[in-house]
Amino acid sequence: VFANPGTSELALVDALALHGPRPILVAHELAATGAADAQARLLGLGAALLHLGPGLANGLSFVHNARRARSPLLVLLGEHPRTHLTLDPPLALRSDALATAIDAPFVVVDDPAQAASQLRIAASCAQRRRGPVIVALDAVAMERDLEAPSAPEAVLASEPPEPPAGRLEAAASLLGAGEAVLLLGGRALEPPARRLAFGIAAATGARVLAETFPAVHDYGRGAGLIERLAYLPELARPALSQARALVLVGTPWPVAWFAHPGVEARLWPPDAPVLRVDEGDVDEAALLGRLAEALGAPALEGSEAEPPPLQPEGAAIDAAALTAAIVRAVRDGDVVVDEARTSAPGLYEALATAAPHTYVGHPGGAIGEGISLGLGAATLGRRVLAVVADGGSLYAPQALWTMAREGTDATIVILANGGYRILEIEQQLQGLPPRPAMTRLAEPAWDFAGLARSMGARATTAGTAGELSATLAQARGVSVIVAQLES
Ligand SMILES: Cc1ncc(C[n+]2csc(CCOP(=O)(O)OP(=O)(O)O)c2C)c(N)n1
Ligand SMILES: [Mg+2]
Repeated sequence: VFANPGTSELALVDALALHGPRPILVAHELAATGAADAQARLLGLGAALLHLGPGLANGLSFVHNARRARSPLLVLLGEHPRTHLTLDPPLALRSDALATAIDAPFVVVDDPAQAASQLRIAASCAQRRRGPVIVALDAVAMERDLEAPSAPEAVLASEPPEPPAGRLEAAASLLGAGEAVLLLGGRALEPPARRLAFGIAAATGARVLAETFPAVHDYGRGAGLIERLAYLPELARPALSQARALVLVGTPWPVAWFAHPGVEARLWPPDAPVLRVDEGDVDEAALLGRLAEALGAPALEGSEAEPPPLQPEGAAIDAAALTAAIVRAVRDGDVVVDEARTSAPGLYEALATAAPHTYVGHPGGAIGEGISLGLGAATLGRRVLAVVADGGSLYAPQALWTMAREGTDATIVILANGGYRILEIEQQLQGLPPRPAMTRLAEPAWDFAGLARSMGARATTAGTAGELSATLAQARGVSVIVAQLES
């Protein structure tokens, strides 16, 4: 349980310290919610403990990311009892309204005898909904002693729902008619599911694409390459323009992230039907299997490619050099966190040629979660390679401190392009003049290495392709590598 507690959580901290799961201290709520999001993705459940409404407010944007990543996440708060709230004490804040704002169930636990069973039910609710559940524990009630702890109760388990048969048939018929796009997300991107998709593509001529920001899946050599749908609508629209139909498994329909006057936000051709096959907690991989069966399509291995070529040692660190070095730095069994943003646009595709690993991406769009995601993965005992853009790295760098005191094995590459490059690209696309004062993280420049060292991490700076590869190879413990890119 990643915790940033206050007075109203001290009894809970004590209970966790005594009975587990072990509480792990973080120095900002975003580090707690991001780390818990990673464990939710990797383990099937993650938990954070935050201080009342203000603590939840501080950590909320990564709870939003967890919702977009479909992460089963428990966010626990020690909350004032109703009687105390009527006095309007200083920290009173409508935590239930924050839960509503991100569409998360809000559970109130005010009887310690019921706490264990209610928490178990909240956990299975998070797992079945595949999303965050906010649990407010009455701080005064939690301070009471229990005569006897409540007996553990079995949690109601139910089978995952079946998709309506009509929808599977409709999907098979859209794919069978040819020239369809099969857009995959969630568990449909796991390697065995990919092989089913390759078989469907071979049988129907469908084009297989991956959602823009996958949340988590096993990856690397042997998984098979699937191109991602690009983030920029200008690039994504052409990829879908020839589609006669769109069949979606494990991902919502593809829309532009932002609206602009007079611009169609739906990225697919207006006359192409769109069908999402899965619903709720359906196992997307099993669903693809049934779709493949309906089409008589056997599973097929994907195509394999060579890793992108290493650049000359003295070369500047551009997208090609960065991608080549990162792909080679992946070790068997790593968790690779990708928040690289503009500096390595082809990284996802290139990672299909890396050593087998677990890929963790960034679906929610609230930036800066990469280091916290790395913390969550690293405290599971996994080696982590996190690639994070410099602007985003400043949102919750505190996660490095917890990584260091937990003795984790994590390499964090900070992509120092000196600013918010994506916003400069968007300014250009919108015909707006450059406003460097609002997009450059300069004057003074940030001392990323100094910041990392102040939290107990090792830190080095790499200015060439050769230095980047060498520092990646030497990294051990918590190592931050500041990759100096062209700005
Ligand atoms: C919580 C949050 N605040 C602000 C933004 C807007 N935003 C999107 S990208 C970005 C900056 C990205 O800079 P960096 O992380 O360095 O990546 P680069 O574009 O340079 O590759 C900002 C501020 C956001 N998406 N989420
Ligand atoms: Mg940047």
